[in-house]
Formats: sequence, structure tokens, C-alpha cells
Amino acid sequence: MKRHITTPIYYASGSPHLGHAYTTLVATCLRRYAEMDDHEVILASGTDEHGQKIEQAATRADVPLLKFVEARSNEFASLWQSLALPIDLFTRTTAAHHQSVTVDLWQRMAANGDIYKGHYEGLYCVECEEYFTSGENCPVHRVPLQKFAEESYFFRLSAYQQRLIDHIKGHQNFIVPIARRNEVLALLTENTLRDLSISRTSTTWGIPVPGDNQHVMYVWIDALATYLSALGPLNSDRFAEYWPNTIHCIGKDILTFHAVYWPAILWSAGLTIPDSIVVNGWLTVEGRKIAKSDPATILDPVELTECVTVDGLLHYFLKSVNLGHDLDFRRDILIDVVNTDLANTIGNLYARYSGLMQRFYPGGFVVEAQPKNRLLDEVAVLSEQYLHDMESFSLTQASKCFLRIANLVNKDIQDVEPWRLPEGEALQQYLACLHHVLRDLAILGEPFVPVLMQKARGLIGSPEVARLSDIGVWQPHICSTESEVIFPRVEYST
Ligand code: ME8
Repeated sequence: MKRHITTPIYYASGSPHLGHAYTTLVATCLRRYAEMDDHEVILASGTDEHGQKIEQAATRADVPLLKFVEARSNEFASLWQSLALPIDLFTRTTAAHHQSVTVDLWQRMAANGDIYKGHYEGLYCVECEEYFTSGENCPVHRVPLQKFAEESYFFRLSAYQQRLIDHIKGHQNFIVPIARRNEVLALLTENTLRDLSISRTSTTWGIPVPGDNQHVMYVWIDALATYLSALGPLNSDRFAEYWPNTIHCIGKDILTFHAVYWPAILWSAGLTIPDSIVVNGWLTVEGRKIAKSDPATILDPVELTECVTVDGLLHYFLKSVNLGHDLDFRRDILIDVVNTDLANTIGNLYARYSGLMQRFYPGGFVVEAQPKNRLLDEVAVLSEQYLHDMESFSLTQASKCFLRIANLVNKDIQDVEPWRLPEGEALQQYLACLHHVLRDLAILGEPFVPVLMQKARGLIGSPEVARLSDIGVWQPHICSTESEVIFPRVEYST
């Protein structure tokens, strides 16, 4: 099966920061889980380069537009590279192939009778590139809303209200977590959707509306269309294979665009809609959202990962708060969590196993049949729970399950004191059970801490690749390599 996972395409108006890295890391976590489940995965990201916000940023910087967006876009692409995040497709909205797919999308909506010309009068936040019906200031950026009055093309969004409600109610995993799903349902059931203004005449920095060069497309139509154009023309094989299996990872700030406008646009164009929209909350610093408009909140993902590794950062994000809720970033807590969970709980567990093996059976041994053992039964129950959590995108719960297994095994070793067991069958059977659960554990942790898990699998002499289908499968060759520190403690001074 194919799986298409996306991050937002980030605005090329400024440099990337920890907030962008958060969503992209969540997307890589889902990617690894899908791969473990034998899916062929495409992870797509990119940059959003049109619209007034970008135009104004380039003017402020006094750099020609194309040069400006190219430099910002390169910063995003190189950040993902330096964090070694596996992005397969990186699409820029200024790319020619993107423009032709976006025009195709528009023409399909128009052919369906869903686009008409009218007059827009209302409020707008350039920072959000979003229309508002009331209020003086933008609720996110706290800047005054601007009054706009211009000729505009409209999309018949209102025609899709009931279909949206029905779809969300009928598909538990369409918007996750549930708090975010309820938020969208409340918006749809308590308000009447208005048609959406989808073109502008007050800027030329965008994709021209087909057949009317006076207008450029509203930047959000252009941006959302990247999810399609990344895969190729709408009639291409890759598009047909991957698009019907799409998961979008986003932050809560852009939920309405993804969960209300986007499905309606896709239905209008005769396309299927994504399986799931996985929403993260905001990362804040002392309560303030990390944002490029608030320089004091900016944290450098590269510096942080040099300190705690990419595994450490993702583990902290997932462990600290249920996905979808806000997380106030604390460096001291990040270091504590990483030391306690990764260096101590996980690192020591594998070190204890390999220490025992090196002491008693450095050459390994064979146990053909799986022994009956209470620890194995308990781990099997937790593995089931983990799978259930991952399938419902409860990443925090799944990562807690992973740690619970590690704690359980650590405690079992303490209780059993295997070094006191008589050498021979009893000790071999216990070490074989340990090997079995550590092998399962090194698969279950793959979505969250892949580098660490690869080292763990190396230490117990198991295959490099983590596969869900290997979980619980008995492996008779029990071995280990020399004990090594697979996750060194992080010092506070770094
Ligand atoms: O909205 N906490 O781009 P953008 C958590 N171009 N996540 C954060 C964050 C924070 N403090 N700050 C940013 C856009 N993010 C549009 C998207 S998609 C078709 C177009 C993450 O550069 C989060 O995923 O403002 C958020 O939704 C996204 O970056 C916004 O990035």
C-alpha cells in the first residue's frame, strides 16, 4: 500500500524555527510507522512563496522577490537536510509544474459551477493571509485587520456545509485529536458558511486566474494545491497511487483551511479528500507562541538537536503533551526527559542485557521454542495497546506504552536477578525472553527514536529494519554485541 504524508508548506517570509520543526518531526514519526507497516511512503513538504505577506517581507528586506523566496526556501530545505529528516518531495509554489496543477484544479472547480465573480468587502490579516468577518485586531498576530473592497471570484463553499458535517461525524480519524475535531464540528454546526473569496486584484504576486489576468488566485488556494502538485499532474500514475492515501500534518492555526475549505475544494474538483488531518498545538515560550513575528521566542532546532539529538527532541515533544495541545518549551525539562527516558530507562536496559550476555554467553546460544513467561504476556498486551494508539494517532499514548514496556522489563530484571540464576536452561530461557522483548521494543520505538532504536537493534544482533510483522515472532538465535552506551547522558551546560 502507498501512503502520502504532508507537512504544511511553510511561508518563505522568514527563517524556519522550532515550531516548523515540531510539525515536520511529527510527520516523520508517522512516516516511520507507515514504513514499519510495509507501506511505500512519500513525505512531502515545501514552501509557500506567493501572496501579499511574502511580497511585503521582500520589500521590507529590499531584495527582489524571486531572490528573496529562493533564499528562504533554501533555508527550509537545508534545515530538513541538516536534521536528516527524510523529505521525499519539496515543492515551491513558484515552480512551473505547481502552477499548471493549480490552474487545473481551478478549472475543475469552475467546470463544476462552483466559482462565480462577485465583490468582496471585509477584513483581512496579511500575516495570516486570512479573511475575518468581525473584530479590530487579528486574534493570532494582534495586528489591526485591514479593510478590503475589491472585485473577486468566489468559491461556493456554502454548498458543502452539510457534506462536511456528515463526513466529519462519520469518520472518527478524519480530524485528530478529538478536541480539534469537536472545534471544527462546532464551527460548522453553529455558523452558516459563507462563500470564500478566492482571487485578488490588489496584488500581482500569485498565479493568474485562468481566463482573467486581472486576478491572481488567493494564496491559500495556491498553497493547498501544493499537496496535489507535489505528486504530479492530476492524471499521472503517481497521483492516482498516492493521493487517495493522504495524511496532512498541520498546526492548529491552519485547521479551518485544511478541515473546511480544502475538503470542499477537493470535492468540487471531483477529487478524494485526505484520510486524516493530524493537528499539533502550539509550541510556546513562557506562554508566547513561537513565531517569527516575535523574535524573543525563536529557538534554533539545529542547536537543540546538537544538544539532545533529533530523537531526544521528538521524544520530548511527544511525551510532554498530548498532540493537539500547546506545549510551553522548557530546555531544562527537555534535558531531564531525555536523560531519564532515553539514557537511563532505555539505554541502561539494553546495556544490562548485553552485560549479562557478555558475562555468561558471549558467543550466544539457541532457544528453539518460545518459553512460557509472564513478562512476555504482559509485553504482548502493551504492544497491542501501542498498535491501537498508533492507529488512532495517539502518539503520546503510544510513546508512553513504549516506555512502560521498558520500565516493566527493567523492573523484571531487578526482581528476577538473573545473575543469581543457575547457569544453563533457566538462565538461557530468561535471557531469551529478555532478547525477545528487547527486540519488540526496538521495533515499537522506531517511530519516535529511530537512531537510538537502530543502535539497540544492533546491540541485540537483530535485523536493521523495523517491521511491525516481526513483533511477537520468536527468534531462536539469542546473542548480543559488546555492551556500549547507546544514548549518552546530556549535560546541562551544553
Ligand atoms: O501557515 N508551534 O505557513 P507557516 C507549533 N504557508 N507549530 C508551529 C508553530 C508553533 N509555535 N509555528 C509554526 C503557513 N508551526 C502556510 C501553510 S499549507 C498548505 C500552508 C507550524 O510558515 C505549524 O505546523 O506560518 C503551523 O501550522 C505551520 O508551522 C505554519 O507555518
